[in-house]
Amino acid sequence: MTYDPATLGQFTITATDGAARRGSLVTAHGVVQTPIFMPVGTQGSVKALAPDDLDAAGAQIILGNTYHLYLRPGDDLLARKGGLHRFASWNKPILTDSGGFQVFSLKDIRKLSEDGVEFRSHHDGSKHFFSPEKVMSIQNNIGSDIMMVLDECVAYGADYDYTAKSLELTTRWARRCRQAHPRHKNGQLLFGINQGGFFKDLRERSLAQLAEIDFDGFAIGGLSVGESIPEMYDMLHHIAPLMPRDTPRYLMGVGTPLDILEGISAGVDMFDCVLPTRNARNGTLYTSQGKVNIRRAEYREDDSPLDPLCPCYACRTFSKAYLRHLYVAQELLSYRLNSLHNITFFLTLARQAREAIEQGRFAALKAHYQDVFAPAKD
Ligand code: PRF
Ligand code: ZN
Repeated sequence: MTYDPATLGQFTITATDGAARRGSLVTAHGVVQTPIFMPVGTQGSVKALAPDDLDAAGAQIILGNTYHLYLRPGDDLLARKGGLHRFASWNKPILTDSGGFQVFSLKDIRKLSEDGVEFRSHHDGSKHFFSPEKVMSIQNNIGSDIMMVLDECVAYGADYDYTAKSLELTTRWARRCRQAHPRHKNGQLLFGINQGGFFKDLRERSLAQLAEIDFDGFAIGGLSVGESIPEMYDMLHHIAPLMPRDTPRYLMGVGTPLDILEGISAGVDMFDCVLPTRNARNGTLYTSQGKVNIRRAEYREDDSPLDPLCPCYACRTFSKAYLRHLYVAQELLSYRLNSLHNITFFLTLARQAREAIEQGRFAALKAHYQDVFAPAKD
């Protein structure tokens, strides 16, 4: 890995359109063009796709999970193999989530304290402990380009007092992460995570505290946790414009094509979600005409491509009838072709957003997709 320490972490905004931003972020494994969607590779692989497929789809950066990689294959093994880039033969940027969110979704198998969080492995029930320092050390071993601080993602419906105490803990953990990982050590960037549930004053308090710490970027956590779409969009539009302007903004675990466009319109630069890959595996495919359930009988004899406007290998090569057959027969190729297509769709959407911002027509692009994915057309 060779990178220029002088430009590492630099975020440059080259165009704006309303609150939407067109930018680029320098990491140790290359420059990421924003806005960007990051395919999720929880265990060091984007399910059903090889690095060649991801390259073909236009992936610039993928996401890995500290929690999963720590449990298996183990971050000590990853360190011995030269880090995740080398182990997985992926030489472009990687962002790792801190494990906080994954541990907190385990619910009854965790114990929270000032020092960190105790949890049980979902594999064998063994006990483990994540402190802010520990998740920095694990992410150092993984060798990701962008690391996330340990945070508590507050459950939907948490009351004001719990949420207030929780965000203060998240801030103290964020400070400890920064102390454990001095700026740009190993060429690794570090992002803080905004929490505060669905209370605007708490979101602002969290942001004010985090902005005092020297992070390379800031994420919005704790959204898309069970709230309604209007609640999510309301908080998104409240908090995103208040985030530091000169560093990247990342909306964690979001979302649908329309959620991503909404995020971009609020000034968010980075997104990740399991939706395109998970939906691909259950036959829900995103196209320029809307969503397609490839299992439906109406496609049995359909010789047309899934999406004539899509440049992916599946759309260039096969008919809907064949993709339906592979799905119904539970053929393994179905997972690969469907995943390749959906990831291509999400990355194309991000590219179209970048071009639209440059040309001052982002609102029109968003309106177009609102029509394509209108609920009635599902
Ligand atoms: N925190 C972390 N990762 C996350 C979230 C969070 O709040 C979310 C919430 N949508 C997804 N992934 N660390
Ligand atoms: Zn396609």
